[in-house]
Amino acid sequence: MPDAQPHSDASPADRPPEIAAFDVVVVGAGFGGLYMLHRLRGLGLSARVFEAADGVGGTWYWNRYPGARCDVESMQYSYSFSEELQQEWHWPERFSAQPDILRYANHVADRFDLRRDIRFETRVTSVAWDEAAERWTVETDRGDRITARFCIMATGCLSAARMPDIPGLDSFEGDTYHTGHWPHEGVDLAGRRVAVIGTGSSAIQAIPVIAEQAGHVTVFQRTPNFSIPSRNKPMDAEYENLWKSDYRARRLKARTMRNGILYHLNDKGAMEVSEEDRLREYEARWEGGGIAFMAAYNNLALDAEANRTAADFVREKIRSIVRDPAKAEALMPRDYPIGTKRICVDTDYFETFNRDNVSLVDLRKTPIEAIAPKGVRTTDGTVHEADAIVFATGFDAMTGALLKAGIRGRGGLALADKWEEGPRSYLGLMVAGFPNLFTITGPGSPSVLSNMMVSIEQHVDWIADCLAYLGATGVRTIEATQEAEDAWVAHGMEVANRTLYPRAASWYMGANIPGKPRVFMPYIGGVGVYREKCDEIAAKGYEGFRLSPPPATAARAEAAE
Ligand code: N01
Repeated sequence: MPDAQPHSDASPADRPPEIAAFDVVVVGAGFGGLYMLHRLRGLGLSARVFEAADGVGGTWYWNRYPGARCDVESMQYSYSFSEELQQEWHWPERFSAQPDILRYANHVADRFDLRRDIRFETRVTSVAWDEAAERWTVETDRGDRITARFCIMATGCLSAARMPDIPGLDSFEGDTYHTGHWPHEGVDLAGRRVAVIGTGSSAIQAIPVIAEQAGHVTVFQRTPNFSIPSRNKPMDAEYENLWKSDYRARRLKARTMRNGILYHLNDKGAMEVSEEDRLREYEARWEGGGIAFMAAYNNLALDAEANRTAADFVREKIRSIVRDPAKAEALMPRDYPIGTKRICVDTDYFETFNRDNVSLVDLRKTPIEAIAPKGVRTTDGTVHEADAIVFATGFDAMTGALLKAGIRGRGGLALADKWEEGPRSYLGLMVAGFPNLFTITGPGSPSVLSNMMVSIEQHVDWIADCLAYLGATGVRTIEATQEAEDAWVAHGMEVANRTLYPRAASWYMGANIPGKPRVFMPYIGGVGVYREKCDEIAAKGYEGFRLSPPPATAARAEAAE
């Protein structure tokens, strides 16, 4: 029997605190939380979803900066769980812009009537395991106090936006913005002097669009990034129909791919072919656009020499696009292998540096010293004047949002303490010491190295199947064993160390946050391999998890009743 479900209206801003019991609490109403709620309903479980924003969409709710767009193709960056939905929905562009993806998230919420179980504008402040009751107690900043057998964190990997600690920020006389918290009403930057700090994926998308409006844009670059043109275009009707004609088969195939994206992965190594062939292949991929560039050869993430050929190609492209040789040189990444910081995808990023109203400050030569009342001061004493500063400075990735929720497991153990030296989990799904708590696309799973939609659906389905199994076998708690967690963490590190990824000071490694442990956080073994592993573990009665009472005992007890 599901626990009581007191009321079902969408939350008004002034709703009274809710004190209630549910089967499941879900934290977050992005794509993970929405689909999780849908599956929980299908299992007949009662659920309460908490969402800090006033709407659904998660990352696509918050990241409304100019130019925000997905770099996984629209036909693949969408749910596959409903054939009707995927057949009926039409994406207007090859790569979807943020407003279209948000529109889709809202459509899904309405279509599956999800809003009535979501409490918006409500931030979870504490998630504590009650040992005696074998339930989670979840508290919010609106005074809600919910107990639930299960808690599912659908808080996203890139949701805790990060403002760098630069002195003098409060003294700035102009406006400041973070790409991850862009004002909903939009920002009129027309004719203004805009400083953009950061040159990651967000900045690389935003800068060309801002430059078209602003009077002047000054880009503050600490680390140059590799970026591939998107070649975005209106959706081609024939291409859309081709996908829809065998959508299901294509989705199934994508799930077996390394990163959950169906594209042509060359099965050859870069050094197996002549230089001429290699350049032809890179050129074709550059012209084709998007992250498929990194699939030009099967060893670009593994072999330094192979990787250098791809990096050299992109550096040459930068040289050929950017007319000012000094700017071109400054924009060329040289101190990490291509792809080991998240590859960027752009529309006219490098071309934008040919505009008269765009200048580049190389922070490796003159770091930022402080924010001054009139702009950004670098160590050479120059104040780069600005009316607005855009912080495109990224996120406390993968662990930030989880740690902010105040999770405490067995014996009051804080997740923050358990993860003091970096995140540890079993499969990125559960953490030893935290029974009945699941993380959707948590650290230790392919997550950010994959098509998030594919990884979200896989996790949600796995969790839903697990809950169904526990229900059917009378098991009250499931928890990762310490041994299974240790082995998974060791395996994850071993696989990562076989690649070039740990060579970059990236947010994958926690390197963007001062003091954050340097641990490669996502699982890089591949989406297909990972899925098989998860399925195998479930098929073996959840190997590596402690089930209490054990299913056989539970079944016997049930039979005796
Ligand atoms: O954040 P980032 P992002 N002074 O961390 C710089 C996804 N995403 O929001 O590299 C000066 O990548 C920092 O410099 P450095 C995607 O997974 C996807 O751009 O640390 N600079 C860096 O240049 C992506 O990877 C899409 O030296 C400072 C930048 O700020 C992830 O989100 C679109 C600084 C931060 O880059 C995050 O991307 C957008 C300081 N104190 C995002 N602190 C698509 O699907 C930081 N920086 C296309």
